[in-house]
Amino acid sequence: MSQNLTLSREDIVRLCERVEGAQTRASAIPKLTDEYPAMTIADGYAVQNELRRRYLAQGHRQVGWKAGLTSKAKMKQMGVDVPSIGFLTDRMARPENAAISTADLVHPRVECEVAFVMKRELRGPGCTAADVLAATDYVLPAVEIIDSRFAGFKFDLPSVIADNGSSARFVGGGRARYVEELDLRTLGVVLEKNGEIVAMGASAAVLGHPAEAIAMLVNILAELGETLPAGSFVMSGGITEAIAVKPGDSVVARFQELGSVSMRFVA
Ligand code: 0L1
Ligand code: MG
Repeated sequence: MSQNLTLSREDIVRLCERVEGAQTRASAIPKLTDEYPAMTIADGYAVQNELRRRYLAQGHRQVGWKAGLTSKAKMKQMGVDVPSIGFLTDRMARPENAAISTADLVHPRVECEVAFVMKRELRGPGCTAADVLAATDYVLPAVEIIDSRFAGFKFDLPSVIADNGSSARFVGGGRARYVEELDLRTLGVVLEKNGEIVAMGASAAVLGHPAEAIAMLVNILAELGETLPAGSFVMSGGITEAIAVKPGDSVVARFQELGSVSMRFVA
């Protein structure tokens, strides 16, 4: 991807500091392309990579990756047409049934995802869904709490990639299963907020099969000079559109075959 870089090293560091400030202070900023309209997807990943480097230098531990914008519903909701990836760290993880503070988030939304835990390293290019399934230890249900740092959710793909794909928090839970025991294409999911069904879908919404999203992620990692290590926790992308949450809300995501994942939100 380096051939499509338009940002200088100084610009990358400057934009990274802007995104890091917005993430750590939970303060909204204008999308980065307002100032850098020529910004490319490669520029977005350069800023994201600098953000990852900084967080790791500060002692955050990377636990895996996420594929984002992998369903038609999500792409339509956010007005983009290509999926993206982001990194996940230990600081973003919350236990099942946790009370999740919104004080350190800008405008959180929740989405239901199938998460994969890898038993073997995967490397692209050319990674396929079959490669992903063969390298998967088990899958489990997860809820991602995304939080775009861009004011009014107004952004484009380079900006959202620089903001680490809006990654903020995630909760894994339910029942871990081996992939051979399931048809991962046809899993139904129902998302409830305060006891009301607010979204539902089937896992095929994620690029036809969630393993396709992981293969796409591995192939993007290859373009970035990275592999997917064994032991990684990888989220395959929201099955439905994302639903806004606020203090006082409780959320339950019920997955066919995989059990449920619950959490509540507090100020
Ligand atoms: O996880 C994702 O699908 C990434 C979403 C990025 C855009 C947003 O904030 O909704
Ligand atoms: Mg997501």
